[in-house]
Amino acid sequence: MIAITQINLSNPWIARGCVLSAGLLMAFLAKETAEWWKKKKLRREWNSVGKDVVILHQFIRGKYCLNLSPYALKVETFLRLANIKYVVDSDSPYGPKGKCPWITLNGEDLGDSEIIIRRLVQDFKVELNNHLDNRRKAELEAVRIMADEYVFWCVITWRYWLDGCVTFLQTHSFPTLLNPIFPFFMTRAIRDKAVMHGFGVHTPDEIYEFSKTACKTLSKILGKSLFVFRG
Ligand SMILES: N[C@@H](CCC(=O)N[C@@H](CS)C(=O)NCC(=O)O)C(=O)O
Repeated sequence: MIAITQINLSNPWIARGCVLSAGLLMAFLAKETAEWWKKKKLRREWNSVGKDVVILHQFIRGKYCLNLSPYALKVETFLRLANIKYVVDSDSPYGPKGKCPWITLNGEDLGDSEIIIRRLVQDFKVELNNHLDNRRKAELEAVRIMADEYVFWCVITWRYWLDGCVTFLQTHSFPTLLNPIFPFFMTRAIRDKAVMHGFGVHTPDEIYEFSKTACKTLSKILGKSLFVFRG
């Protein structure tokens, strides 16, 4: 209080500084309150979907495929195969681990596609792989790790960096206004992430070759089947 009364408001610069600070503080508080209300409203909606209905939080739909996030596509495909009821929310795509997708199930939030699927298998007693012996299950897990941890990097380095987001923007249903700005930020962000991961230190030609080999490998594993190791 003493400090406030000692501020010399007759100095125009101090007065302007005070007005600006108060304005910024009010804008910040307004933004925080709006976000808090939005979250509260969304949470109320999510709580009303009913017991054992999964809320799948993910990016908005692609134009030609359900979702351009491979992990979101993986979870949604699993939900369909396992006949689990779900609703989609695209307002809050980033979850408890700061990644997309995530789910809410009976009031609980879960992040990471693999953790989500393991939990759903357990809670809904899903038996999609029960026809496989232990060796086949282990091989399937190796294919999953290849897709999740390797092919993912092939896809995103090509999509956002080498291709400069061109194909991505043609296949995504983004507001057109974002089209010119998106590549500017995304190409750099993904290139930096890929370099930190290690995949991005390769030349574009090397990345392209690695990606082609990965696709051919997956294609040979699948053969003519739609599923790996169909029973
Ligand atoms: N291990 C996670 C990976 C999820 C992930 O990386 N999702 C991407 C979208 S495809 C994401 O949220 N990226 C935003 C970021 O990393 O900031 C999973 O399996 O769900």
